[in-house]
Amino acid sequence: PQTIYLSDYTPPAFLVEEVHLTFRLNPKKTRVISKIRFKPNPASKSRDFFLHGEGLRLVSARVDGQAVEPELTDEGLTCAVPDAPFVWEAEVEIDPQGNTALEGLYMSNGMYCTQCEAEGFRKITYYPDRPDVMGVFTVRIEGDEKVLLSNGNLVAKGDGFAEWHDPWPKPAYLFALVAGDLVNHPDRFTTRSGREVELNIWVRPGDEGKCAFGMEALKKSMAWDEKTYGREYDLDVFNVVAVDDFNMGAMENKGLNIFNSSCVLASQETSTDANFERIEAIIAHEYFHNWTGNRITCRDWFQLCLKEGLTVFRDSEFTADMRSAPVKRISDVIALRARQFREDNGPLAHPVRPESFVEINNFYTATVYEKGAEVIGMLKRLVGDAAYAKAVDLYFERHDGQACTIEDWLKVFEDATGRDLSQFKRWYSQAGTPRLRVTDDFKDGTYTLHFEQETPPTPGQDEKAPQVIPIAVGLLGPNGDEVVETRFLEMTEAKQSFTFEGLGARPVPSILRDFSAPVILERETDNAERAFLLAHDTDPFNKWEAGRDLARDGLIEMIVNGAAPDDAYLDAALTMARDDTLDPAFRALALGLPSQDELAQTLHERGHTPDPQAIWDALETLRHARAEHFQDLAPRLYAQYQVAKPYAPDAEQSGARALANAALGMITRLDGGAQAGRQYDSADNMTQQLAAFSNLLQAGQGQDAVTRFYDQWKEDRLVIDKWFMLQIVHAAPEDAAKTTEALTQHPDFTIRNPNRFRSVLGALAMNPAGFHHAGGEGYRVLADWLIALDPLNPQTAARMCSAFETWKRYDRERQAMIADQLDRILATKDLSPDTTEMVSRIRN
Ligand code: HT7
Ligand code: ZN
Repeated sequence: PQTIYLSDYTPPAFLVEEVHLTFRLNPKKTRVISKIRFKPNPASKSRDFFLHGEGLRLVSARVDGQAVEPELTDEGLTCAVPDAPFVWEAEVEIDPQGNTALEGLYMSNGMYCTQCEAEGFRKITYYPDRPDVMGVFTVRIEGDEKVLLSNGNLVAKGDGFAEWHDPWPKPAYLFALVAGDLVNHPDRFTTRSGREVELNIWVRPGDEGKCAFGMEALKKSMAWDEKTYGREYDLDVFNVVAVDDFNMGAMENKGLNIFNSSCVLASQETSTDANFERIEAIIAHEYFHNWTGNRITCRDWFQLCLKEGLTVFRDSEFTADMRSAPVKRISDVIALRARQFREDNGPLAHPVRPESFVEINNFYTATVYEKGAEVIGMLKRLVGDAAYAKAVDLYFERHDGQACTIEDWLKVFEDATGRDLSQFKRWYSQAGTPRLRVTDDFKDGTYTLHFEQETPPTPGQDEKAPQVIPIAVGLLGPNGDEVVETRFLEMTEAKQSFTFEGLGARPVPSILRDFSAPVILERETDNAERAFLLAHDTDPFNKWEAGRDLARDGLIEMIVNGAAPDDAYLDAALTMARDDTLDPAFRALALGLPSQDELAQTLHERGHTPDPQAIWDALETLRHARAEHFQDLAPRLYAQYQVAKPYAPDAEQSGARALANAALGMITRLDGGAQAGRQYDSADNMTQQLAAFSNLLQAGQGQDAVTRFYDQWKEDRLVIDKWFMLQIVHAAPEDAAKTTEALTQHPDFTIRNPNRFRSVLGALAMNPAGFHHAGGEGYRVLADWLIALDPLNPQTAARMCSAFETWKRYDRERQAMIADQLDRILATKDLSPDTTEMVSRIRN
């Protein structure tokens, strides 16, 4: 496999003006007839005509009507063409049914669908499949299916055909086609300028009842983007399609978003509150791409964060507005640390804008997406809300219809604000999570904070230069009152101090409020100060963080020194949980304990070798001690936060259920599952049923529920995914690998559906004590299945290799066992470039 470098970018030799495609659908032999008007690109010196194409059978080709015989390779074709505008025509044959990789045109449950990002269009026809080539597409679909969809507006429809025209020039990765016997959930939206837009969610018959929530989310997203960013929808129709077999969450194809059915279908009975929130966010994310990604796209795939970081940032703002901003921020930071900090700290670390890749699909990462969004958040903090709005307006005005770079993005901020962002740009080029060490002193009413920043080496980057870090700080007086409100300190040096004058007493600092930068804060502090911040901090994020730090350090003491559960934590948690002035959702989050993986990472950073079993034991012991400490409060909270109103997946009800279910977790530890059993029997929604099911599994009382749950839901594939996953996630460490293996033999397991595969093999990696259980069975089971999946679906196989990315944290025996499995994967005959790249990076 060949490595591609950002520094090698050259503009395309030819540009596309117009594209006409005709699809004659057939499961095994679909014909794709293309007619493309090309013109030489004045910005390129080259006149070499190259079209990407993979796995295509070329039937015929013509240039300006004359038959030609292009030179074919595994990657595409070259052909002699005029140094002037010309028309390329080709007919190719493809096999959608044989396409198990789910890239290009494939079939899912008898329906045709496409996935072209990043480089899937080349599996449909010969084309310059790169995002800086944008064309206006007209698509004719011929087939017997009831519903024939493509991008843009419907221009003609008849017996056995439909024709679509998309007036907005777009790169090929945004092309989409869907054909099937689908049913729709229709609605309408009137844009602020009065355009009437037809909205449809298309699903398999039987799923119609699960579309209403997604539709409401779509309309809210459309209204929000108008109000917040001044962005209006630009076609007469917006179609969303639910597909069962899909490699990721959803895809923002112009006017025809395609969704993994798990990310759009929802009902009270089958979806949890968390599912509803995620669906709302993903619908918004894909919709927001219409401007940040589609109207303004990426020049090349190195610029992926240009659309993804910005769109994740926009969908977080949306969720914060629709629900609770502090709860969203805390949840985002939990996810960032779990996924992105983990990535940044291991062999897969890469910059937000990577400089090289073998397979771009391997770079749809937490770093590009989530750290990419954090970088936008920092930029907004640094320039302020008004300047951010001005710069983004300028971005839309200046670059609409273009394929852009991070340089273009930063330049609009420089032009709108007069700031020099050259140092800020390091956030895009330097990998790794900066460590921010803090000390302080107080003298004669002046309080000084001293900061030192350092970013550890990452693969290919030994030295790091100082970054611009916006640090939000507030100061609390000894009685808990805020004596200095939130102030933004802008750190630009490796070492820098900031002073606060006129203070009557030494304050308690609240540093990095709202998690103002994606860094690791290192400060020596004590439990008393943390308990003080948990009680008094006005910043919800730092209030939560104080409790989290208390819990984490107590657990580390238990793991390393065999300490007993920390009373300071137990008392502070109890005080916080009984404070009815606090949002229940916040309290539920604050009762969450650090994950096994976060503890393993912290131990490793502090110079210890994590023992997965010891981590699991400590968490179990603490959970039990906490249940005893909450013996009186937990039943009270459980009763107080039962929701009496009809079910709604809104922030208020979800928060109440989350707190009641946190209490249920404590009750179960003392009653062995009696209350959970009652909740299971009476649940009228999936949040309650699943919480009860999880508790029963954890308490070792789940066997009956496993059977009942399956019998109740065996016809619902998305619920059965949950059934598979929970049995593995809650398996005792010594049972996890064998439970996984047993479930791979279940008649409902299939390697061909990525959701099902992830709900079984992905779940094993989500049970760290089980995955890393001594003996290495977990490693072997996962490796066996990745090897089996790779030839069918390399994209999903490669992504799931990241389960091994933390292997160097562990002891010699575990490292050796993992290395054996990685080597076994690498030695597999015909291993895909995707998996080869991932495993080689992890192994090195
Ligand atoms: N832009 C999309 C990313 C994507 C994808 C989606 C589904 C299947 C394969 C895919 N490859 C890349 C999704 C998004 O970020 O919105
Ligand atoms: Zn996206």
